[in-house]
Amino acid sequence: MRIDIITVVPDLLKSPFESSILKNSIEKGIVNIVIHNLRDYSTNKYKSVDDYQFGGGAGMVLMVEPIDKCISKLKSERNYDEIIYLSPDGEKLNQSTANKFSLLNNIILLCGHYKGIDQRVRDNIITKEVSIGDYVLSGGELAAAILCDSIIRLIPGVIGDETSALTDSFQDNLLSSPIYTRPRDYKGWKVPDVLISGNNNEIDKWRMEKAIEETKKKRPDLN
Ligand code: 6GU
Repeated sequence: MRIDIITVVPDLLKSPFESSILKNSIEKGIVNIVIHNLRDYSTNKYKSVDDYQFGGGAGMVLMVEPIDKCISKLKSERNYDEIIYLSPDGEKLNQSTANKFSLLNNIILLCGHYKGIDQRVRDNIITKEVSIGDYVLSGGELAAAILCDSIIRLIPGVIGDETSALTDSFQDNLLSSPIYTRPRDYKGWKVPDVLISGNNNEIDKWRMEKAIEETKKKRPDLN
């Protein structure tokens, strides 16, 4: 999978891809992340990419031309399945969307900044708008990193234990059951006996019951 990310703050997108699972997915050649600095597509000598709003109002707006130039160049090189604008008024990201995106080959992520982007980009270039929740971030970069993480970990070969991503919370609209590791007894805080019983049927049954119980208790909206 190839993910092109367009931003005015490329530095913000460095570290998420330099550690752990995302780093490994790139090193294994499963994912190719290409970050583009929108300023490189500026059409004026000041390298600016934003301007004041028509009609007045606070905040600068990313201009249509640099964005169009950058995306047109990318589209001339390969086909893209989706061109996604990260925005708090987009469709809220959930596990089902992440699953669908993880099946795509090439996507572009456009990060907004300042007040936002010229509406004509959204009307004519963008194919999907995604939000990561009902709160406002300073820009789309951190949201883009979160979207990438949620997608990439689902691609086969990225996570060592293939079943691991499939047993995550939310994969069947259930939260995970509680998990434990050594020691069995810490200060009298004990690991449930069933997990040490060696009886896999009982363990599976217990985990399912706990997952249902946790979901009802913490996220009754999920079912
Ligand atoms: Cl995708 N962008 C920004 N700027 N704020 C957000 C968001 C995205 N999702 C939630 N808040």
